[in-house]
Amino acid sequence: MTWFRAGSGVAKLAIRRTLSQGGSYASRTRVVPSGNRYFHSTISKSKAQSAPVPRAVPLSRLTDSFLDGTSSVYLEELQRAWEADPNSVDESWDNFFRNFVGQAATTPGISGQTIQESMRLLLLVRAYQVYGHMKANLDPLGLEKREIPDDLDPALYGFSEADLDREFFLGVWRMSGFLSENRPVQTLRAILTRLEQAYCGSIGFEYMHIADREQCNWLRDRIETPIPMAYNRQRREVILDRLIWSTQFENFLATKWTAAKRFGLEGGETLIPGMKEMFDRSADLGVESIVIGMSHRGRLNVLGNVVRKPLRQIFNEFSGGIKPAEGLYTGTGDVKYHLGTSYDRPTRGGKRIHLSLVANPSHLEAVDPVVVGKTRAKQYYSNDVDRTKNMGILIHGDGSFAGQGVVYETLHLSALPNYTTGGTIHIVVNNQVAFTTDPQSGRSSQYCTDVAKALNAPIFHVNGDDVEAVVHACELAAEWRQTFHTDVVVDIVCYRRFGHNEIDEPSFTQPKMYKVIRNHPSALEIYQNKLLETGQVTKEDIDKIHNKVTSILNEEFLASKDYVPQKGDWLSAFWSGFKSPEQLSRIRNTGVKPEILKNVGKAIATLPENFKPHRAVKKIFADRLKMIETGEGVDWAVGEALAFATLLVEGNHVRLSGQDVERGTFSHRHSVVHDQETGERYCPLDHVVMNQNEEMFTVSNSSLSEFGVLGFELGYSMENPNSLVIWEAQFGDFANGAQVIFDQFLSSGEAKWLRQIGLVVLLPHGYDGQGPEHSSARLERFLQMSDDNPFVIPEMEPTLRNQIQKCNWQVVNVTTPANYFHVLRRQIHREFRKPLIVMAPKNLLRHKDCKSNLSEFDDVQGHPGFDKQGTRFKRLIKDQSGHSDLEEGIRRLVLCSGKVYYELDEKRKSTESKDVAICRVEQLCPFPYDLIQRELKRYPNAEIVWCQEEPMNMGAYSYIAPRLATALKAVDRGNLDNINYVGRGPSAATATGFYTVHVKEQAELVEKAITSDSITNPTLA
Ligand SMILES: Cc1ncc(C[n+]2csc(CCOP(=O)(O)OP(=O)(O)O)c2C)c(N)n1
Ligand SMILES: [Mg+2]
Repeated sequence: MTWFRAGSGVAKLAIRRTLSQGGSYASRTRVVPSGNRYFHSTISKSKAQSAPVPRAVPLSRLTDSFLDGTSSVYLEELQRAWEADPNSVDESWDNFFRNFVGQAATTPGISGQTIQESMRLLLLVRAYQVYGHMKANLDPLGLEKREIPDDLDPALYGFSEADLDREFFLGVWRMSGFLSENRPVQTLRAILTRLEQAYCGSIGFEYMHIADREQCNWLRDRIETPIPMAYNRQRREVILDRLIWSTQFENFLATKWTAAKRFGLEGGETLIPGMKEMFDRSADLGVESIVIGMSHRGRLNVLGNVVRKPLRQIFNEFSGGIKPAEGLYTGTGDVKYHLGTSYDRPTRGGKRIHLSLVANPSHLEAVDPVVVGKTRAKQYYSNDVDRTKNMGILIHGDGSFAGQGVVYETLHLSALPNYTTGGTIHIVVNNQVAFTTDPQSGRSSQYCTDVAKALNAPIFHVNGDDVEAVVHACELAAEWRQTFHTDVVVDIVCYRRFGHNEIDEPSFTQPKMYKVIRNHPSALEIYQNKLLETGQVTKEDIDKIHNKVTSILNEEFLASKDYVPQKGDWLSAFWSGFKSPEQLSRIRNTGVKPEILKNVGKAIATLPENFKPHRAVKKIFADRLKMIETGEGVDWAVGEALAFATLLVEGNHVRLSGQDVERGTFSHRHSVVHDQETGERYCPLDHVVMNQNEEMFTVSNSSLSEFGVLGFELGYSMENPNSLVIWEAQFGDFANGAQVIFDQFLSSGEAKWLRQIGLVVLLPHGYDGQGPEHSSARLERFLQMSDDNPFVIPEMEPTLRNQIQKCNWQVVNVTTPANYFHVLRRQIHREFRKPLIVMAPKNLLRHKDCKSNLSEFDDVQGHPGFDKQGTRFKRLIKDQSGHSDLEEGIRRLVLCSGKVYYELDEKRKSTESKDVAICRVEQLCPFPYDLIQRELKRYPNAEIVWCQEEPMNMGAYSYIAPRLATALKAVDRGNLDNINYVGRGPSAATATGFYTVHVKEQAELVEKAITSDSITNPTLA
């Protein structure tokens, strides 16, 4: 193999040089199919004359420029060595000399074949394997102007038409496919015919970029096998039936709802038979569950015909829109082409396969990582260790596949050990237009699928008018995925018969294309004619299927009128028993028995005996053990590890992913320790339960992606509620690279799609003078997206409270390790799930005062944290000065959130400002009205200050102000005018880049909050 590659490179260059001297032959035109199809019309003429006439030439007298001096000497030497001892040369050369040189003179068929011809022939074969797709008949409209590379022109290799019926010896190869067959002698015509059939028909195969030889051979075998797509009559009827369903579905919707937007599949109807055959094949090969992600195009068709959402339900939604079900929580709902569903579907092979189509927003491709994450979680929960039972399928548009960065981010997760799903199948519905934009304006690459080449994924481009080719490519993709467990792409080149949607006029912008489309027969018409021509199917057979489909569609339409929406199906599978926002959920304690804390505490603080960690890490672990043993000074990392460990002990799955999370960006976590001599890794949290499954606790550094990885973890968290899934941003501000996931999925997913999500997001936040980009996690944005009404205090009585259930998510800024422990555990110890956004600390990770005692983690009555309800997360931490229920002497109540508390407390101590109380609002959203009111009552004479370190237009201020005012009003303590602001002034950037300015600002705001006599309320200023 090596010699061939090197040799071919040299040879190719030499050929180019030789032939280019023969004058210009650069004009490239498509091959005229009739007559001689191999030679480019303009090249064959001019080069037929200039090409060297092949003659038998002994190696020693080779003068052809194809072989430079060095090469011919090399060959001669090889030949001499082989003559002396055939075993002294590589086996391939042995074959070569044995079969060719040794017998050439005596074999009559291969008259006069020269060495250079042999080599050129191989180059030609190789060129077809590499570039054949560029000559394939892919565009149903025939509009695409593609340059056929010279490499596919036999004339480039010195062959002329006169050579077509000469027989050539191809050799015996260890390569698979065409060259491996036991037919070493073939005419050039036969060779070219085979190459054209294999590589230039309705499927263009791109696979030679794949480095793995076994994979290439596997594909080559399948591609070069003659007539691989011969379907028998029975299969053809199934394919026809499926194509009729696909086509009629759109026609039916078009006639019944002429003006409704449905983003029809017309022009790409072969997607449906393709997908169905792909699923059937996958099921045959062991797949039991498929998670599907797709955007608008053809979604309803896929929902109805592939996933089998009841047609009556689809039609009902068309007739009146989706109606909220009486008496049930229905959220805001979403447009019909965004909704997901799931179904158990029988397959052609008699198996059943579970299909789930994930709900998605309008944002193209945003669902990709979500699907992959969900698939991975399914694999975990079904113990699918070789990843062959659960598979993800993504359907893309040509414009979005090439244009959206999240496509690449998702592809790039595919081989990462903690993110792989054993291969996603990608199907591109390539209708050669994106809304009004032509591919020339929409991408820089030749194909819309080129992004997948970075992965070594095979790409099958297929003419969407040839349904059998589509089916074949889809089946091949399924086989590939189950064999090699990596991604694969099927690019269905089709067209869009109408506008972007049904009320859009496409001729404004693509007049020529649409002129052609108007007269272009549908894929169904083409297939019907083909089948009629073969005589395998009669007109009556076809009519029968049409009539059956029409009558079912009509029946379903009639039934749709009385269709009553079913109860939201969000309680399915693992989620059964979980409460909707309307149902009251029990609040549970999150404290843990002291002996469990001690036991798991030791496990997470101990390294194996012979393990040699870094010196500093050794000390960290020694300190951790001390914290557990003494029960004092538990720091942030240990608090977190205790939360993970106790959840694991309780049987939950814990997964933490993000950039550099294993060590922790701020070097505090050290959840994976590296032996400094052997490089071996040890993860203490993998050893808290007997015989713990390695994946039960997963901590994983991710690729450098926010959108992709957060989307993945979101999808992962959706599968099973008994898992604590966490994504941590490197710094909180980087989370805005994943904004679509926050806006479209996390904050609004439950309202739109009735799917609960328990994902936790850790966003390091806090002003330490690190400049505009590393200070703020943009707390204000998360708060602004919170849907609790600022002017209404909900029911706060503990036994009736469902404030959190009714809110879209929780936003916290926690200040003690114990409270962090409880907020993480609370995620699991409740009967519903809500996303949790944590403004995570940076300098508190090592702050001398940011410590908790182990007694704050336990469930022992009388221990700190244990109140009449037990030990729980504290939504608000009251002043720690031992104040009684009524403190009339306090002149100021400072409310704050996050690490600024420690600075305020320090200042209060140093200035002995005993008349100031400081309360920490640990949970900002939903707002703890009950606890705020309790504190307002405790300090009846105190002026109210909201202190934050963020600029006024950022941080929590604008969220807090109206809610605090509502609370003030409710206890008759004033209104908005009574909320005094202390913090930075409004600013465009989140923070100053000048460290000295930061220090000054920080000192000023802390001083002002604690010691100033009076503070001007901004609303009064
Ligand atoms: C992220 C994003 N940007 C822009 C849009 C608006 N938009 C909706 S469909 C579309 C064209 C999509 O083209 P393509 O991916 O080729 O799919 P097609 O509609 O042709 O099937 C655009 C730009 C969107 N939905 N999402
Ligand atoms: Mg398109």
